[in-house]
Amino acid sequence: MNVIKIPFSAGGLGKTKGVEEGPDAIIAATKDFFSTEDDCVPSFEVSSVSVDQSNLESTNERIVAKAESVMKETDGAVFLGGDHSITYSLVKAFASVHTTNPGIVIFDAHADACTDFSPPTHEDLLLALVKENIISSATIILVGIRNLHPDELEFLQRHKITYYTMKDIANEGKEEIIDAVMAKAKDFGSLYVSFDIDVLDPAFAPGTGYLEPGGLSTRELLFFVHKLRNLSNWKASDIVEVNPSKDVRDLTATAAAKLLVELSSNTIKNEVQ
Ligand SMILES: [Mn+2]
Repeated sequence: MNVIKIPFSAGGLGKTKGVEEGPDAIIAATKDFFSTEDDCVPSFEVSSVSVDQSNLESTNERIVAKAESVMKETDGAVFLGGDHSITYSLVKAFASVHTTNPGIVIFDAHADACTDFSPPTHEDLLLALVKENIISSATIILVGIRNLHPDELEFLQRHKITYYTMKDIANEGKEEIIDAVMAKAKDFGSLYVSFDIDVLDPAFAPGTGYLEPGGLSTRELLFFVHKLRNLSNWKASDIVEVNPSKDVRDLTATAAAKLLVELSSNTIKNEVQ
């Protein structure tokens, strides 16, 4: 599986210093996983995007160029951040390569649709994707939300964006929620999935910028991932906001590595089909 490191932290408004170490920490933590949970041997071809921490715009251009070339060549690539602002450029590339009804599922505690910054940061990337018509609001699904700013709530409601909160997941059950997510996502022409590691509860992923209590367990996230892997339109993914400088015994990097390993099984399955 193609894994592309994007060691960028400058899209985090100064609050994400340390996430540039995330990609290497995640890759390093994969070495103790001998197999995926369905007995595939994980194998990664790692490359990276060179970033300029002082220049968000030129870095965004480089991310788009690299992501477009990777996505044209192969399905199943996973991009490792870095702060969540990289998803703006990654989805831009995704939508330019997969032009027919592209859709995204974002696992995140947050909606990232707050203040309108230019260029987009990790606090407003969803706002930018919708405002710039890169992705239709009808093909966006958020999962794991649990701390919406009133402006974000208004934004989600105004654009009729589908989102499932942690409370929805707890009350309705993860089976109900994943069925609803898949019923919608299966009709996307192509699917991109973004994992902000803060969708996990801080007990499972303490090494990230914003600790939001009441999140998913690692097992629950893997449940969602194993189900989603059945969607053949899933083209690419990212894992972002892992911050080794805030981590505890590499828990967060290891959880992200486990996620990466399970995603690699998806690629193997697609290649066999
Ligand atoms: Mn987040």
